[in-house]
Amino acid sequence: VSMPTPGGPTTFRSRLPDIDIASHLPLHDYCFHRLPDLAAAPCLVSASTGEVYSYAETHSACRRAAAYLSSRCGVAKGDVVLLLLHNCPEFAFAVLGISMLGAASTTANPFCTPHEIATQLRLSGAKLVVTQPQYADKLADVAVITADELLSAEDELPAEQLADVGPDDAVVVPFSSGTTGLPKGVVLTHRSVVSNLAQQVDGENPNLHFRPGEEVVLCVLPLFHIYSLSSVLLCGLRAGAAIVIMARFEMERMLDVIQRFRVTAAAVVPPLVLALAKNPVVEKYDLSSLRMVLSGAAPLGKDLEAALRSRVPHAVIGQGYGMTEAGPVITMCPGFAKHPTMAKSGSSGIVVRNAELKVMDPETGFSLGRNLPGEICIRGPQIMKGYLNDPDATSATIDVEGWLHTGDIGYVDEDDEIFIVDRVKELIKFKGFQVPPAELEGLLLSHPSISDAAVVSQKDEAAGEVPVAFVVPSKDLESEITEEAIKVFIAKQVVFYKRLHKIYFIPAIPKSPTGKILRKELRARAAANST
Ligand code: 4UU
Repeated sequence: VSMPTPGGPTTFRSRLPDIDIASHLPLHDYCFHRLPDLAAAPCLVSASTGEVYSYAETHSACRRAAAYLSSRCGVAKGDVVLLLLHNCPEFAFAVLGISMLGAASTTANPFCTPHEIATQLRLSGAKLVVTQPQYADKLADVAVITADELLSAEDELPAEQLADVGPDDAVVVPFSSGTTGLPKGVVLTHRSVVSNLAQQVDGENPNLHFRPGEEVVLCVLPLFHIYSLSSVLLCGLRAGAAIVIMARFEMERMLDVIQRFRVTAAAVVPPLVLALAKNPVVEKYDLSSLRMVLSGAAPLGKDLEAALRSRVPHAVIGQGYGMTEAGPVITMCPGFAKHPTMAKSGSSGIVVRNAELKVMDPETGFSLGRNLPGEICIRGPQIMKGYLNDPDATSATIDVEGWLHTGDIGYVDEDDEIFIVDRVKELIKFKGFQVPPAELEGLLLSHPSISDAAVVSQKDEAAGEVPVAFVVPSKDLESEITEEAIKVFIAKQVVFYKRLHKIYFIPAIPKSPTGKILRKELRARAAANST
């Protein structure tokens, strides 16, 4: 519950002035607004095939994908389609084609297990899956098409069949566990997505400045995660950049792609910064085209930032801080602006324009002034509409005044820069990927030899954090259970980044009088054990 601040509320805004946001536009119209000027300019580039789609060709492919999905698959306004794809140009055709039909895309990691995918299918109510052939056998009891089929329609969707899309209609429904519990569908509307893209790349002085017809943006992070989908693909389209799409991360391939395509802007995550900063192979490549490197999805240490700076001294290095539910970008490095201002090392940037940020004292609910750490809350037209079919989780996350509570602890300094210092929510991040403890705890409790369990994070040099479990064996079965057996039991049921790295056997899980797991205590125990 939010309470009034003594002396009035303390809210923080961007250093940059507010802008006009075309939030009445459907996402596809908003993204292709430069089409008349940039028709022949490169839009999507497949790094693996070398194929280049101009803006006109990309737009046409989206229209054909819409026609195929509508006429052959019966996709219509209000439907949800699950995309189970590694990065490829068809990812973009699907998202924007689905947008044209007034339907929504829900995205999943193609390395997910059949069970994880089935859960997302059920929760999202998706009626169709678009995938690549090698993932098709993970799917049952649902209509499936391959990405290639999307372009088999000969005609584009006729203009009169474009759906009548309203700003409050869902367009993307990524899954996130938020501050607590299991993964939930995050309903992002045309208004929220368009607003957040505008907050990044629109206006006289865009916070994230991609130069139309000139910028070459690296799309190596997976598009099924909102970071790459928003800040790389959709921002790139809106701004008129060329987007170089890599199917997956592979160090030398990526360096070669940066060199060959003269990549100017790269969006990365801290483990990738680590590779760029430390891997000697980097010296064999010419990275002089890079002028900006954006890191996000997990904290970037100052030392690592400095190490990368010495490798790419000509590039601005900075952070973006986002959360799926926030649309996703909350703060962005001002060094990426058209008229840049510098950000301090360790800063995650300034709050996006047309939004308000406050820092809430978790104990009192009061909002705090500068340099005092508390829970970061964000309000604006960009945040999610809510969790799909889950009003309780929604009201636990967005309060009655419209503030989205992030579960992150941070502060705002005297220059309006935001520093994220801790996370109070359950969520664990392995290389920036979400690992929801509640999901692993549910699986552990389904094991007959386990009577109670709790999953927390442990710091890790390469991954940032890894999930570890505290397990209470069932009394009678104590002798039968081993660390290795539990690890295998979990590994069989989850995508690779949710695998448990360590099991600690304990007699009881420490809990509060109300039955809540004392995660902080367990995190401290795990940290003590790991050293
Ligand atoms: C410390 O991680 C994301 C989205 C990230 C993003 C998106 C667009 C970054 C830059 C950009 O341009 O979303 P989720 O939902 O997977 O995870 C959200 C959580 C946050 O609440 C926070 O705990 O991930 C953590 N996080 C960060 N932590 C995200 N970015 C940062 C960061 N520093 N820069």
